[in-house]
Amino acid sequence: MSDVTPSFDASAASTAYRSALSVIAEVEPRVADAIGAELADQRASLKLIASENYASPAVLLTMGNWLSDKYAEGTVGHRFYAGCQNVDTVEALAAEHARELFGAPYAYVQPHSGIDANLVAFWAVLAQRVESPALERAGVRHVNDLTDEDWATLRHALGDQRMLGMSLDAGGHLTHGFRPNISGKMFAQSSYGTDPGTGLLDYDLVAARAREFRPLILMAGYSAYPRKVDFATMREIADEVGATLIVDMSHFAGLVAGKVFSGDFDPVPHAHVVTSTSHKSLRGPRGGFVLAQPEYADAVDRGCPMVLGGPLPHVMAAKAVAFAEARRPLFATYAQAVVDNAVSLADGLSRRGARLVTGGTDNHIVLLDVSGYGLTGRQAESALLDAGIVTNRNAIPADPNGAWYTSGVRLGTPALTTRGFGAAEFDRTAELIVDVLSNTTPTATRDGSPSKAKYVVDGGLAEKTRAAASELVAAHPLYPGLEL
Ligand code: DSN
Repeated sequence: MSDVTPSFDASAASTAYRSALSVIAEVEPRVADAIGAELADQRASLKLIASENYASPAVLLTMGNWLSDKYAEGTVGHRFYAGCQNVDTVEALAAEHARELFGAPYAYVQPHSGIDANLVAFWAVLAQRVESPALERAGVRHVNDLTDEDWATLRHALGDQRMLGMSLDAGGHLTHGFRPNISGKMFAQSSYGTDPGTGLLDYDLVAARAREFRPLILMAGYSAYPRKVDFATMREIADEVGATLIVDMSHFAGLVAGKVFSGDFDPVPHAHVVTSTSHKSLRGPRGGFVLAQPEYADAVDRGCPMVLGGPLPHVMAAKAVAFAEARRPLFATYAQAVVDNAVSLADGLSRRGARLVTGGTDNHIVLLDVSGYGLTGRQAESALLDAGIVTNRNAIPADPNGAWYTSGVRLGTPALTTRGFGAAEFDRTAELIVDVLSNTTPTATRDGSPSKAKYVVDGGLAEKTRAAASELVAAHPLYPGLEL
């Protein structure tokens, strides 16, 4: 695909996909058509969604097979079903590659998603730090021996447990203790934000909040913060207040794997537990995983059946393939290019007058404040989509438009970097974005006030930009040589 992507045999992949689609079409042709249409759509647009990427044909093909049909609750070598020898092979390989890739003492690759990985981590911390004393007091040896009455006591105890995470409008994630998510119901939550002037994390303020709130869990990690986080300092804060540090690295796992984030910025040596998805900057299959220090390993291993259903063996196999890809030197080149490209995109936008939250980036995310164009994030997202530029709206710190309409648009470079985009292409992308946003205006509602959702793009500009975006992506084909 590019000089930062593993090569593949296009003729073999074409044959594989054509055959697969023809078998699918015999049963439900509309599904086969949708799969084909998705490839065409992804090939045609400028994909800037920060959490998306393009997995390799090897990763994708690993998921479409009979490993999917096997039940395998338990762990490698200790299953509740017979005949799991091949699942054992792929799960052990995925865990081994994850340990080697991240330099982690222990890896658990069963979580189906990022939220599942976080739930496994939360229960592991509770099991280590809350359940055991409570169980001892109740004279119970194992969580499976708890009576209904014991559970009622534990639920009451859990209600007193606290989690401190980054606030949503500063770029934190819903699963870090916020009300619409189970984490916000399991834990009493409080959050730390960013400095109102710079938009940057202020570690003194995080420490002050932690001293005041005394959390059981200090969460670090983000889905819309465009800067590095100093995990060594976060660990010092956690240690000072007796908290367990969990880092959710879902967004930047690829940058950790590619050693762009190292030393104080690598979460693995500093956190007690690290959670992640495998499909964002890491470029694997959709799924999650957990890395842990040895003292949390046994509790993490109980993820299934505590909070997870049966593992997905075909996805664990694809994780093994993706982690193996990420262990190659090429992946480090890719990870560095992701960050270099984000800097190029941020510079291109700033030079053209755009306002960026924190003024720039040092990861894969650029957070654009669109209020200067008189738009909400929702209008900007829609206008850009009309122009063939796929982004997502996102709240910015202290957002006056709330989490639905928002005042921001989040941009990310992992996907287009996989396609081979470099500084020149991202600068041109910045030009297209600014052109569209500068020429989009909200339409009036019936009472004459500006709509937060409706907008109009100046005549012909959306079509013109779509053509320019097509030209840009055509020079960097997605899955070159793959023909359906
Ligand atoms: N949906 C992911 C993202 O877009 O960042 C986070 O859950």
